[in-house]
Amino acid sequence: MHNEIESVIDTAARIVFEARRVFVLTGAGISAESGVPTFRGGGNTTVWRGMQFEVLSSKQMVESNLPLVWEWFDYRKGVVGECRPNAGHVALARAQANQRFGSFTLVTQNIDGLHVAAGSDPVIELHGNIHRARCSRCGTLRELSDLPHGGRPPICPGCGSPMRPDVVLFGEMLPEEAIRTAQRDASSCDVCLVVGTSGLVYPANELPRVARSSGASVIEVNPEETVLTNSCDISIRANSAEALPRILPA
Ligand code: BJW
Repeated sequence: MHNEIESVIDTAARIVFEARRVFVLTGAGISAESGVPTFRGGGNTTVWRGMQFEVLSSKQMVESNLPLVWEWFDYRKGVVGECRPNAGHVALARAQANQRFGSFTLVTQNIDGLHVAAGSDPVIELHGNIHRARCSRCGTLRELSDLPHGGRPPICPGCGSPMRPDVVLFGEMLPEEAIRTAQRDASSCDVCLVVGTSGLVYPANELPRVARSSGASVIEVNPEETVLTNSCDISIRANSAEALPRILPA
């Protein structure tokens, strides 16, 4: 079993080494080893105060109970604030900075900001960022750290309306440019790495199939089988902090 994983990692490393255009999609699993709970398959954010996260993190909840949504995200921000990037985030940041690739697109579903903290630039954040607020009326964006502390909901400095967390909740559209760029780069890559995602959430879960149908090799890094596994060429059954430093050039 051990030797089998070693040989799969070697094969993946060879494919990545020969690639010109790399596309990476990450999910909650890449931050698991930093201490950020995943949504599904363990972790402890699935239920909070007796409510499922799908109910809390929804368009309906932000419309019906914004103060509760802020409490939920302030709690989560407290957890994320204690976490630092792990070896998986760092390996991706180094590979992106490596000039050997013609392009290296990093797309994340995570809102924790750990890719940016690891030095990745640019990062396409499909589901927003927990450290930012957005005006519900005029769309003004602000880092939470730049707003007067504690006021909930924060008040928009532009128009005086209540602000909400700048995250994409169930039933909401993804930022248009982010998903458009992600789809474009997925359709023109040679290698697509799918790291730490259950692949259950649309439309991010379509990106690996877009890559594969355009001829890319798709490599999954996940300790568990997922709904995407059958559409991947290679599946590395390992934690990302262990596997990524071994398949990506520094
Ligand atoms: C490790 C590891 C280690 C562990 N190393 N790996 C019915 C059918 C199809 C679609 C829909 C439907 N009903 C509704 C929809 C659409 C809906 C959707 O997809 N729902 C499905 C769940 C059914 N999607 C939307 O609503 C999206 N918008 C949209 O579709 O707009 C169009 C539209 C709008 C209006 C009307 C009609 C159409 C928006 C989705 C936004 C999702 N947002 C969330 C919450 C963000 C805020 C918050 O944090 O609270 O984003 S949901 C949550 O799931 C979060 C994540 O980004 C996302 C994905 O989860 P992820 O990253 O895959 O994490 P997990 O926990 O699921 O998996 C972790 C994995 O890591 C596991 O596989 C582990 O094995 C692995 N792992 N340790 C590597 N060490």
